[in-house]
Amino acid sequence: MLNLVLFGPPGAGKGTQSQKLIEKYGLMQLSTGDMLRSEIAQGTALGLEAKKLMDEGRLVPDAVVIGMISNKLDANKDAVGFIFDGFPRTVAQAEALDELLKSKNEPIAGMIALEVGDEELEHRLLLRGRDSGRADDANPEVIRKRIKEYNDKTAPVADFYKNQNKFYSVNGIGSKEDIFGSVNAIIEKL
Ligand code: B4P
Repeated sequence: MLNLVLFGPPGAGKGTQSQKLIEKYGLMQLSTGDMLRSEIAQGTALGLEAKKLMDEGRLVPDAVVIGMISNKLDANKDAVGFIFDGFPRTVAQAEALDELLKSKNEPIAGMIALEVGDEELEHRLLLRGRDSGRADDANPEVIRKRIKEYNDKTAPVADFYKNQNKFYSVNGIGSKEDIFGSVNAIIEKL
């Protein structure tokens, strides 16, 4: 089994690179962002609560996303491995993930961090907002708030994996294929 964390600020390319990893390795993507958007689309109570926070560029409470991940792990016991995309986003989430995987004896093999500067992130998200209509991508103020949340609450998660010698950094600027080449080179060494 191969369990990976794909890490990086909003718009760094996590979702994009996850798709390529699914195609190449048959890993199962667990994207908390996609799960939350699905709850919103279904109009559930959880979705309604999440929408308010996401539209403001804020993180959804840890207990909510940890619960969603725990359910997915239980429901997919036969998966060949998981790509955690957009999770963990806080140190508390990283600690909870370690506990969940400990009980399965399948720890995280590595965290791959996509490095992209703030200006490029803003540019990419505004472009996607124009094409997809995603509310949290449409407004420059919300995008800046998401980047700030990332710097305040999510960036420290990198140290959590650095301390376990599981941290790998990749330049997230360039063609999607070239970036996948760098991601792949790391995975082949894991
Ligand atoms: P996510 O859905 O995880 O949103 P994201 O970080 O914006 O997505 P991603 O980084 O995957 O985007 P991608 O680069 O693929 O989260 C949304 C919200 O949900 C959060 O703000 C938060 O409120 C909530 N949430 C989610 N998980 C949570 C958690 N664990 N805890 C608490 N709250 C949580 O794509 C960006 C764009 O760039 C695309 O248009 C893509 O085509 C483009 N792109 C990708 N690679 C490129 C490249 N190399 N060059 C040029 N463009 C590129």
